[in-house]
Amino acid sequence: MISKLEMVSVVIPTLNEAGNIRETVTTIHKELAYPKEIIIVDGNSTDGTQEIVEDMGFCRLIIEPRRGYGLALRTGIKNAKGDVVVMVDGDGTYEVRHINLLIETLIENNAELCQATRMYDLRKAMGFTNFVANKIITFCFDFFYSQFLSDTQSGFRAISRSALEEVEFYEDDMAFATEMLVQFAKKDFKMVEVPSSYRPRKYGNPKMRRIKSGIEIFTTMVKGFLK
Ligand SMILES: Nc1nc2c(ncn2[C@@H]2O[C@H](COP(=O)(O)OP(=O)(O)O)[C@@H](O)[C@H]2O)c(=O)[nH]1
Ligand SMILES: [Mg+2]
Repeated sequence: MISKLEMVSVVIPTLNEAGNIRETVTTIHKELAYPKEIIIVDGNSTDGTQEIVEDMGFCRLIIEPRRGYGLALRTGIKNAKGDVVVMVDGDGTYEVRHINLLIETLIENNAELCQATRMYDLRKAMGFTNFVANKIITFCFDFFYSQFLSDTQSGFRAISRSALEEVEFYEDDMAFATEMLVQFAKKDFKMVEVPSSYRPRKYGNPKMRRIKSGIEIFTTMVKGFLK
């Protein structure tokens, strides 16, 4: 639950997002209706991402040379000072203009996490294989952890800082998103969703390796259930 909201920390992991990061960050900078800090956690990009971030001038740039989406977010979250932490990708795929809606919904519902669900967007920019895999993972997660979420792989979330302080994360890569939901479900933290949209990347390629990530996500769900 959010008892005070003095600042929102936005944490964005980037690995070679030179073509996408400026638009993502400037939109957040313009739209976000709360005092804010924008933290970019860059994995030593070689395409000029860091220079673009420095040029914009209003972001905190953290270099995390170790590989992994989860590691980058964990490093960013550890450095975040806000009462609400928003995590979102730097690849321009999420509708970052919905950032205030996520935060308002989080507060109105007295929830610990509010995430953007892409499952009501019929354009299905995530592709058929990812869509089906997401459905299977989400069904298993909801079943085993008694939840009603529709998009467990959403990377656009507003989270209360107090909740983050009560859990410890270990996943280094894409399974981090699932690990967060598992840990929160086990703590009985309230989690809600808002419909949002998703679009294909304009530039660059996804770093996710599907089979490796799928195995890690399932292992994370099972481990959480057995522990
Ligand atoms: N710092 C850092 N960022 C990463 C790493 N891997 C992915 N990212 C970023 O995390 C976000 C999600 O990655 P992406 O490849 O789009 O995964 P997908 O959306 O699941 O296909 C993007 O902003 C990436 O630039 C990494 O190893 N280090
Ligand atoms: Mg992406």
